[in-house]
Amino acid sequence: MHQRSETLRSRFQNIVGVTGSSGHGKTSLVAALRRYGTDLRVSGAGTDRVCGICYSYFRVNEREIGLADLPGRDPQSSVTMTGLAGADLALLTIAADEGVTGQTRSLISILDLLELPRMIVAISKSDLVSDGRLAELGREIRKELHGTAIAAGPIIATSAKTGEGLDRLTATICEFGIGDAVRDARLPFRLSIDRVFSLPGGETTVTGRVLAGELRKGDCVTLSPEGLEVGVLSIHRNGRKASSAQAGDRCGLVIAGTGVSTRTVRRGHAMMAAELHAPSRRFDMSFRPAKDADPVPCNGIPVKVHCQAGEVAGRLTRDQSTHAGAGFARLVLDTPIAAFAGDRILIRHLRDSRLLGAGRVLDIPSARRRQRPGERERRLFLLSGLDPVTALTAYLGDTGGWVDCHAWFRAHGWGRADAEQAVKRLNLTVLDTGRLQAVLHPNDWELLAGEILSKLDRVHVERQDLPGLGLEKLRRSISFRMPGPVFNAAIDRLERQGCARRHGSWLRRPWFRALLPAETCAILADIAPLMAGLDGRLPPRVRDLARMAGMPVDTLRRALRAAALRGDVDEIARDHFLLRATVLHLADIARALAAATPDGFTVRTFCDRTGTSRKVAIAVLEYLDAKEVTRRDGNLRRVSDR
Ligand SMILES: Nc1nc2c(ncn2[C@@H]2O[C@H](COP(=O)(O)OP(=O)(O)OP(=O)(O)O)[C@@H](O)[C@H]2O)c(=O)[nH]1
Ligand SMILES: [Mg+2]
Repeated sequence: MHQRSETLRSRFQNIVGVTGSSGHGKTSLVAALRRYGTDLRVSGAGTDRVCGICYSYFRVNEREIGLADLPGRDPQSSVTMTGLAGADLALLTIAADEGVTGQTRSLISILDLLELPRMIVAISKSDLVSDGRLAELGREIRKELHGTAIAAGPIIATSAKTGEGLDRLTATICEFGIGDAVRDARLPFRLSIDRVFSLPGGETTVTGRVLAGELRKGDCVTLSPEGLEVGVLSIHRNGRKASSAQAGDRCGLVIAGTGVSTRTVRRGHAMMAAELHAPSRRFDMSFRPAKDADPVPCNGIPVKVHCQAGEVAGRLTRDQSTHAGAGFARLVLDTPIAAFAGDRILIRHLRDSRLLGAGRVLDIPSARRRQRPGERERRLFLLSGLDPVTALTAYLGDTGGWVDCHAWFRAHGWGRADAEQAVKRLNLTVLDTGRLQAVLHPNDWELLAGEILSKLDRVHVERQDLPGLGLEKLRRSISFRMPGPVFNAAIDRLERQGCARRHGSWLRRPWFRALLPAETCAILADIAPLMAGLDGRLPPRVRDLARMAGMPVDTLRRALRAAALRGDVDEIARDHFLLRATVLHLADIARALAAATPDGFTVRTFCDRTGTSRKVAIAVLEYLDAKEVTRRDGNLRRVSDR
């Protein structure tokens, strides 16, 4: 799915969200723009509709422009949010005869909060008033915009009736490049769904904007948050069949898959490359309160959340502290959504829908991982100002901790391959647990390894009777906090480097042998000839061994367990001990058999080769499986891949 295409920039669609008070001439302006000028050509069927939003497309100066004509009735509705979430720039229409209305003010506060990178104000119906009134209205609008994020937007007087200002308006729209709603075309595919319907034949069809990557007809992608696998049967772009759609395109897709229907797929859902599918209920976001809104309390308040085309309920907890002027908040939603870092989020109060504030997703925290005080703020501060690669280096450098690299980059819409490449370029140390890849700064790895090894060295000097350090106790005592699987991966790395060796639940230096009490040594010396095996056969279980040696079973078992902790013998099955040298010899035989029979060898072959009974051979092979020397595959055994 991760495909690179160099030919995309020039054909990116610019989507313009046309909004404004009811009756302020939006639809007329859109119609005029589509007709206006010789360079303007309507392409394809021209329009599609999403819950009252009418999209129309045209091509001008080699650029494809989509106009989203938003209904003016209720500027606070989720329809307006849907239209603006998928837009690169907003076109706010204010009728010259009516001027700024209450609805216009609501829209200005929404646009201010959404921080759409670009906005144009079109004074519509300019033919209805004098030039003097137009100039005065221009000043009034500037005053209204003062202090907002969109204060610098151009104000253009237009008339759909006379065509005044339309050339300047078209040129200004074309000047503006693609907005930040759309990411890199080279990232894995992602699309936000804003409409779902079924065709007369019953096929499920969705429309939406490709936010990143590229989709081809026949591709298989994941529907998030449901996790359904869907196949793309056909792609429509601008009302025409197409073989692919790229980042920035609005398109219609006919999809199919098990469980896929107009009941399971909904507005606000997303389609994405399978590797990106990890919906979450928890998000950390930047937060800016709405102008003139009451202060948002710091305890969780019930909110309505608009993200992309979706709307969900949840709770917002604003951070008490602000870090260098940036405010943060934690969002916990009632149902998971597939949002990514950078996605705009608009927050309203759940009860009365009053606008509370907005921001962007910065991080998708793991529910399982607890962070130290201050760690989260640092992470959010870095993520709010830097790209994910730079932020990762800075974060690891600052906190001296570790990060799940796939989750970190996936939150930004990056795939596994790109994440791994970035980690390689940064030369970070990777601890791979199979489920996650923990990355840390190489200096921190040195510190961690040093701490573990010096603890081992100390215990070997102070407690020579102990087989080393208990792994769980060690994990809890080191200053570097890690969950079990990451710690295990760290120990694996130390073992691979030959600095430490595991023994059951103990860790020791490879050269260390614990001192055994004198009486244990005496018992082991007594049974040494029996342990070496009689007539080439393996030694029996503890009970028989004790009978043969004439000693109590419990005493012998205790002595053998102590020897096992030291690594002299292995307990291959309950109460069945073999010398380590014998186990190594049997492992060599298994490897040789596997090498001679590439399809795998049977228990029978192993019995014949070692002269053991079937029961003992099975116990030995199961022990070797557990130690990952061999791998069982039905009735056959091969050499383990690990
Ligand atoms: N004189 C004049 N009238 C206009 C102009 N543009 C729109 N109108 C009139 O204004 C009225 C409303 O125009 P629409 O384009 O439907 O307005 P709208 O903003 O789309 O309305 P809603 O979708 O209901 O919010 C219509 O009667 C238009 O004829 C213009 O440039 N000059
Ligand atoms: Mg209209």
